[in-house]
Amino acid sequence: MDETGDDPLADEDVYRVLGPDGVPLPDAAVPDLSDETFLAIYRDMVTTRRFDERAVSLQRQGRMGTYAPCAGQEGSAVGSTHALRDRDLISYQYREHGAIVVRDLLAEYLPYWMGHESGTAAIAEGNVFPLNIGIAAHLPHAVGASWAFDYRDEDRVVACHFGDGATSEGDFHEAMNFAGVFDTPTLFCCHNNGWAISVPRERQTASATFAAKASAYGFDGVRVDGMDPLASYAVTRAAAERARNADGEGDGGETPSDGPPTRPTLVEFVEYRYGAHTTADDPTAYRADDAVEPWRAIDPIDRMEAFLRETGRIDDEGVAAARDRADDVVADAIDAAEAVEPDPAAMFDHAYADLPPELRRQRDELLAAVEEHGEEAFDLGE
Ligand SMILES: Cc1ncc(C[n+]2csc(CCOP(=O)(O)OP(=O)(O)O)c2C)c(N)n1
Ligand SMILES: [Mg+2]
Repeated sequence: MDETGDDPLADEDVYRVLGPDGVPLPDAAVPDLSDETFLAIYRDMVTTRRFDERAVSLQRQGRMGTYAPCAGQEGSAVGSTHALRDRDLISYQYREHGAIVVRDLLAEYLPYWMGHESGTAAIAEGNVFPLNIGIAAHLPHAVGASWAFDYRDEDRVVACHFGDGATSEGDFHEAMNFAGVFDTPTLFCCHNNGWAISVPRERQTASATFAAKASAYGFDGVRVDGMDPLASYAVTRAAAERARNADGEGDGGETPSDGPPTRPTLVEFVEYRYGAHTTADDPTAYRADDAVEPWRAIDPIDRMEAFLRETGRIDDEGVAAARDRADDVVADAIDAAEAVEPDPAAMFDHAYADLPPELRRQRDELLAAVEEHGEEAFDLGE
C-alpha cells in the first residue's frame, strides 16, 4: 500500500474490525470485551489525545523540552496495551504515550519530558522500560528481557514498540533473529506511521510490507489497522497468547525451538502521524498539508466513539464525561510534574557508578556556583 497516498483503507491485507465510520465491518470479529473495557479503551484514547495537545502547548510555552506528538496513533498504543496483562513489560520508542496512559503513569512519566530522571525510574514500577531515543537500541534489550521471563518460567511477555524507521537499524535484525531462534515471548510492535522524520515509507524499505520482514526470521508478521483500537486489541491479544508459555515450562533459553508454533510475532500497525515529528520539526518542509486528511477521516477516537454510540454504550453525556475526565487527569499530571523540585547535581548521577575526574570537577564547579549565586540565577527552581 502507499501509506502516504490517498486511500488509507485500500490495502486488503490489513486486519480491521471497525469500518471508517466505526460500524464493524461485515464478518468482523468484534472482541468479546466487557462494557467497562470498551469504555476504558475509549477513555484512554481521549486522555492520550488531551495529553498530546497539552504537551505540545507546554513545550511552546517553554515549560517542557522537545516532545514527540502522537495524535493519530492512539488506537494502536491504547488498544494493544489493553490486550496485555499488567505484569507484561512494555518497551517503547518515544511516541507511544497511549501505553503510559493505560498503565496510569502519566504523572510519573511527565517529569522525564521536563528533564528529570525521576520520570524513567518511576514507570519501571509499572512494568514500563524507560523510553528510548536511540532508534532500535531498545529492541535487543526487550528480547533479552523476554528471554529472561522464559528462562525463569515467568508467564510474562514483552511488547516492544518502535517505528518503521527502526526497521533499517542493525539492532532490529539482531533482535528479530535472536527472538526467532530462541523463541522468546516478544511482541515486535512496529508503528508504520508513513514517515521517519522526513523519510517516507517508500524510501525506508523495498519490502512489500514491514510485516513481511518476519518471515526472514521464522515467525509470523501481521498487518493491522493501527487506527482501529479494536483490531489493534485483537491482533495483540492473539500475539500475546502465542508468546505465552502455554505449558508453563520455559525451554530454559538454551535450545532453539523445535518447531512451530513460533512464539514471537511482528505486528505492523498501519497508521499515520498527524502532527510534526517532534516540536522541533516542520512537516510542511517534506509533505503536503492535505496528506493528513484521508487519515483524519479514519480517526481512532471518532471511530471508537461511533461504535460505542451505535451499540448504546455511550451517549452525549458519556462523551462529555470522558473529555472532562481527560482534562482532569492531564491537569493533575502536569501539576505533579511541575511540582518536582529538580536537584541540579542529579544530572551527573546516572551515567557512571564512579564519576570520572573531569565530570567530578564540573559537578563541583556547578555546586559551588549554585551556592554562590543561588538557584534562581540558573533558572533551576521554577
Ligand atoms: C540511532 C539513531 N539514529 C538516528 C536518530 C535520529 N532520529 C530520531 S527519530 C528518527 C526517525 C525514527 O523514525 P521511526 O522509527 O519511523 O519512528 P517515528 O518517529 O516515525 O515514530 C531518527 C532517524 C536517532 N535518534 N537514533
Ligand atoms: Mg515512523
